[in-house]
Amino acid sequence: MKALLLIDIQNDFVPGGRLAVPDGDAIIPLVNALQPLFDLVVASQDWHPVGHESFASSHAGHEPFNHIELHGLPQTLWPDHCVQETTGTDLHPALDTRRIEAIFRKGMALEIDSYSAFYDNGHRKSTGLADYLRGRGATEVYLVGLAGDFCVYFSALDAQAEGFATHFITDATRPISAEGFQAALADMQARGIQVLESQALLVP
Ligand code: VGL
Ligand code: ZN
Repeated sequence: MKALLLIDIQNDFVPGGRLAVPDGDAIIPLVNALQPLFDLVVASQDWHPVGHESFASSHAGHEPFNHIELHGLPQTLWPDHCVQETTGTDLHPALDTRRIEAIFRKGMALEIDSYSAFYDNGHRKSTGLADYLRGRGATEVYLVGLAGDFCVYFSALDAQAEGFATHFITDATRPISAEGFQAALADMQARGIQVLESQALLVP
């Protein structure tokens, strides 16, 4: 059974948002067209408290996109984004939400970031998504959303590690960095994650 994971399709990750992914909103019509092809649709939502330690504003003397070590883990510092109960956290208004059966939130612990929808960046705490998917009978996971070189990529790695046949739909995502995205695609292919275009699904 095939599940589609909609990763972080939130206002702050599209142009005009606080951590805008270039052209991020361009994926939404395609994501909406893909949804009916799946047995199960699940979404994730980046959901940070005020003062989250992934924010550059939490570290005096640092700026967004600086790299630091945060409690033993490498951390890119971000502009404040997806702050709980702001409109930036909302799923994008053009996203068809009617088939989304569950939404998994992540990034709530102040001291650790969480790119993957399955685990925090230290793999310390699970969101429960893998057990949810197994409980629903999912064996295959397809990933779309934002950003392709961060949360979609790390979610794909964890999906595969959890034993799901994992597929990454390249034209239903956009990256923060083009170079980072090329490296992510190469890494996924090397690990046996299927990297495909939506056309392979939409035109049988
Ligand atoms: C994301 C950076 C920080 C993402 C979330 O959704 O890709 N990237 N928080
Ligand atoms: Zn975040």
